[in-house]
Amino acid sequence: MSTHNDLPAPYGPTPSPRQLKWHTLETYAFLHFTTNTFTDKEWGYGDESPSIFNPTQFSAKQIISSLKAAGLKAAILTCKHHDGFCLWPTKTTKHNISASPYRNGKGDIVGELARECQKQGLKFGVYLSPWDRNNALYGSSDYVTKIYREQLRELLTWYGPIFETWHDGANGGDGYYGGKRESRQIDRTTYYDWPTTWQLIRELQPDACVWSDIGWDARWVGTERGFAGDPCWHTITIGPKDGVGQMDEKKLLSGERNGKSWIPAEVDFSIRPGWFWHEAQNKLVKSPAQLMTHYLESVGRGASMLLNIPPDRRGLVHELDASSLKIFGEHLKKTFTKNLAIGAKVTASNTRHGSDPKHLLDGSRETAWYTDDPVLTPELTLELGRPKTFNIIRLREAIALGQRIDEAAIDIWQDDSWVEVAKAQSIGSCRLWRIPTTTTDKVRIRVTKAAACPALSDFGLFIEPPMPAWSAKISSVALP
Ligand code: FUL
Repeated sequence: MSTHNDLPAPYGPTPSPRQLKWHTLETYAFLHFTTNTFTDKEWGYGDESPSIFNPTQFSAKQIISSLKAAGLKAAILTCKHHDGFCLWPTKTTKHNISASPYRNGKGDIVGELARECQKQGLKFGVYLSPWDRNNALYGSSDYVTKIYREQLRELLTWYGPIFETWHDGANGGDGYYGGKRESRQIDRTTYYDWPTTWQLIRELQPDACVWSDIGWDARWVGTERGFAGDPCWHTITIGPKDGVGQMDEKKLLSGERNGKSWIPAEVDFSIRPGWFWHEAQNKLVKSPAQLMTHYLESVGRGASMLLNIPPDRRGLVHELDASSLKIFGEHLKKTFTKNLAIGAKVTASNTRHGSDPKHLLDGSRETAWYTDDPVLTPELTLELGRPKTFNIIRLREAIALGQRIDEAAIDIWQDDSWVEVAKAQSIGSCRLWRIPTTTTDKVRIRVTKAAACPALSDFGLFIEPPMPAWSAKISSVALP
């Protein structure tokens, strides 16, 4: 039985501790790098000679510093893409970095990047393509049990803490397959026996989030174009017909209100048109302004932003990508460093005993403000003390208690009345609204529909400065 000053009961599915940590990362990098970087391909056939893999200026330091400059909190490396070439000295196949000229066969790109991430305070994650166009065993159960799972075991035991493992649903058919050069089809629903593989991950790295179309911990957002749905619910129901590589993309994009599982969306997209580096795409690097829009349409809708930055043939983040990332990172910092709502006097139409609306402004996601159980549509007024000018608004739910709000709106006080400036359905871990620059001394948060008494942990008002000019034609930029 609940008493008056209890925390509200959780509503619906709630995030696990590992998911709660994952939600705080918000932006991290994908690194697509392998023999494709040298053959100018997106999908290698599997017959590439390891001798072509020779990034002569490879610098984990330069790569990770470039990510850090963008404020990215982690990196996920394509340890093995569909072509099967392993970027670490695996014992499972000879088709790996030891057979390349890189560091005279003594190299280990996974190890170098994992160590550099640790050094610079980023988390590290692994992408291991289930489809392997090089391996002779692909298509047999031995491939899954003796190759794929063993490769995972190496990655999850040799390189320190792993924050996320990435398992995609691409399974094309034709490939080299140990010299057979044929097409091999597998049954996506049964072949990989994903639950057994993911259980192995739980045993080896209990804190690692498992990513696939359907989770367990984070889901594909259903598009690679760099945005989440609006709304984008953290919950979704994975039905008996749902599986890796066979999901309804619209369902992934928006999730499902009152879905049975907490499986938040991750927005994967690339800073260039391709996932791998291609010289011809140097002019097509996304600008800091484009990255900012992607940020608002992914993180700002409660998803995480997985931004791919492919190292080039030298083994460096290209100067153009690095300069765009740096300007984007500086812009984010300038925008979000100062919360203009701090210091405001907050008055709530109802406050649960033991909680305090001040928690919205204390900079912590752990502390929250709640209403009494029956109060589903409260209002909060913030008196800012003097007129403040802002163009970004942020609201976060205390998601440890589930996604409780169905709809919320923000008003500003203007010419003696309230004017609605923002509205959304899903709030969840983060909702950002970019609005026309506005000046007011009073702001109101209205929860207009909720399934359980709201629990809010954060509110912010920010002024996004003009974005510095940037052009992909810049030809010489100092490397970080
Ligand atoms: C897909 C792959 O087929 C692409 O090459 C890329 O790695 C993307 C992130 O995932 O499944």
